[in-house]
Amino acid sequence: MLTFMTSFHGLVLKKFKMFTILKIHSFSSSVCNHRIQSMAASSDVKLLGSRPSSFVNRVQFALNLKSVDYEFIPENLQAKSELLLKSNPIHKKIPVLIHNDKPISESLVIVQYIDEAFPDGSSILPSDPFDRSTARFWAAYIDDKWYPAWRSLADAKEEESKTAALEKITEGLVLLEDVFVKCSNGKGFFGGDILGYLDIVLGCYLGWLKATEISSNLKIMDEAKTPALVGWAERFKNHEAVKRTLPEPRELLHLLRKNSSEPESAQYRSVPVGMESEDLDDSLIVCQRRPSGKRRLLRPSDTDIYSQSVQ
Ligand SMILES: N[C@@H](CCC(=O)N[C@@H](CS)C(=O)NCC(=O)O)C(=O)O
Repeated sequence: MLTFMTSFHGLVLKKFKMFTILKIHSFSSSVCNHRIQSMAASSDVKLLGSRPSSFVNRVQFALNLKSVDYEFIPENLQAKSELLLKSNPIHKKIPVLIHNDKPISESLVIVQYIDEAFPDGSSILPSDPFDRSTARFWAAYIDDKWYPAWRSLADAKEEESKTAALEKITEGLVLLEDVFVKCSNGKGFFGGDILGYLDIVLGCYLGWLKATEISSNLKIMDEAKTPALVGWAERFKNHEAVKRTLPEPRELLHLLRKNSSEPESAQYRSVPVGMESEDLDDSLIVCQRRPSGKRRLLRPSDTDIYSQSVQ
């Protein structure tokens, strides 16, 4: 599956069949100032991160939701800055939020901190204590159980272990589908009408999930098995607080390829029928398997997609 494993998080995305460990390196070379109207204009907020990191994206979604103005400081994980080592000496990982010179680490902790430190606007965690504890329980499930299952897919070499890993991932998604149905109460998000904590916790993985599906030619989030989650994912990706922050699958595929040990000539991929051409990396030659057994060649950079049978 994951033909690769995502290195977005501690990471390690492995590419195609044999993946090499990939350290996420900073996506942008310069420090970006996010000029979002601030509710806490007097406070000084910095985020140490890297654009492709799902954990960093979580924090960005929360800051966007709260309209907090912040400075994004790109971190190169292959040469960690003094500021990162000093700010997060225990884990030495991103994200780190520095608020008025005080560092806060661990994305789930940071998101909860943002919710409390910037109380204006709607809250990210549910206000009811039971609902809040439920959201925290499932957030821990997503990071401690579901995400490792996804990572194990990347490590799987044999078909049998890939199938077992995919089953675990699907089992987890089916469980989360049920959680979504109960928490959302017929509304669009885990948080109801408003995008909230569990939306951020699961939604941060969507870019890499799609990149994984493309790269590994597997359907992980399947409408037939988790229809409510598939609908939720579309709403999440198009939300104002998310759409300019969640990395596009094509950016992530590009990263994977750059860090792959595979030779350039291997830019040939078979993708599931139904995959959107916009989700595909421009430089890949891609084909889709047809029910007839023939494959359809797709060049995602062409607006005029053409078909041709190969082999
Ligand atoms: N549990 C942490 C995970 C953070 C994490 O794994 N960050 C990765 C980048 S996505 C990292 O900094 N890796 C550097 C390293 O492992 O040395 C969180 O939620 O913040």
